[in-house]
Amino acid sequence: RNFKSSMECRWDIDRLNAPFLAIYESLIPPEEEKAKQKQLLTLLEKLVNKEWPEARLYLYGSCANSFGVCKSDIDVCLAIPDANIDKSEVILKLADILESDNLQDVQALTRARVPIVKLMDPATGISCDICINNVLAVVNTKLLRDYARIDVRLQQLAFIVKHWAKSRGVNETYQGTLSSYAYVLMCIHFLQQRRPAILPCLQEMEATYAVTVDNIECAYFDRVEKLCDFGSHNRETIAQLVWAFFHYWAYRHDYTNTVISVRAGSLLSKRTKDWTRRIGNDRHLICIEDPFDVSHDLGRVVDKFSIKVLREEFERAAEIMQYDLNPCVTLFEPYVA
Ligand code: 3AT
Ligand code: MG
Repeated sequence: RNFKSSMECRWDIDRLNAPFLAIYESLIPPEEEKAKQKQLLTLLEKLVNKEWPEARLYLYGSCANSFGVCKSDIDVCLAIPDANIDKSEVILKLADILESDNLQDVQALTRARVPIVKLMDPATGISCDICINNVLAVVNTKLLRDYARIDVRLQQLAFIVKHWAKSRGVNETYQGTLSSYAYVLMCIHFLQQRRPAILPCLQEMEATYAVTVDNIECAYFDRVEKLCDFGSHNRETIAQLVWAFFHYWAYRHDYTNTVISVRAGSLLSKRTKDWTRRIGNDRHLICIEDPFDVSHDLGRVVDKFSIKVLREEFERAAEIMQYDLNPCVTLFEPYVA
């Protein structure tokens, strides 16, 4: 491990730039897809407002945070101002309304950690999850989108990492691996840590945007058009960054003692967060602090089996980036059990 952590990047790394950029470009959703999403949202707004005139719909997740690859499902939040509503009742009522308007595969999942209605719109072919009053997710979606506007290398790296994670089967929270949201935070943190830094820490800067959601104060600098030169002192290419990202998670990250924090723009110690012991089902084997809900470790889904799977996948990816003749193919080879 020590030998590997001082490993220098292969000499021909920049030969991989063009193929990685081609993969990134092939994953960007076409404009028609955005138009179809708008069309579905307009239909949903019309249906929802008949029942709840005060309610509003917001897109969140990858269809709104700039990290959506083509053919993604869309995530919608129904915001109802009334604080006393019973979410399960709303979910069931909503499912009824949608079903009678001929939307397909309507399912009300009232017992999930985040209760949702699932549906498929036959007109556009888009699948959609609707949650109720999950405003924090709408705000963290905006934070991710604002980071993406600072330096295009974030979007490039995150698309490649998400594509790798999906191909290798390590993007499944129900199996103890990480969510797409967690991978994007890992990419943001990683680019904040490069020297010179490629991304700033928006939450450490003067706040130009502030909202309070579920008693959590969410504030940060969101005039990101002023930061479009921020990363220009760092000339690292996408191939170098993909190499360094996997190298970091394979050999350099201190899983025992540290927490990655996009909010602080640095590593924190597990001890200061009191994330050193297992409490209930939270084991903290890989620690990723949520930027707003700082008591939330996005790594808490990871257990003692899946941490091994994850770390082996990071090591496999790092080895491929270092030695393989054709990393842009091998990296994404589907995992077969
Ligand atoms: P996909 O392209 O769908 O894989 P995504 O960004 O839409 O990526 P998810 O569907 O996993 O990611 O999650 C949708 C959004 O929900 C992303 C984020 O705004 C929010 N979210 C997901 N997981 C968490 C979490 N554990 N804590 C807080 N917010 C979360
Ligand atoms: Mg999604």
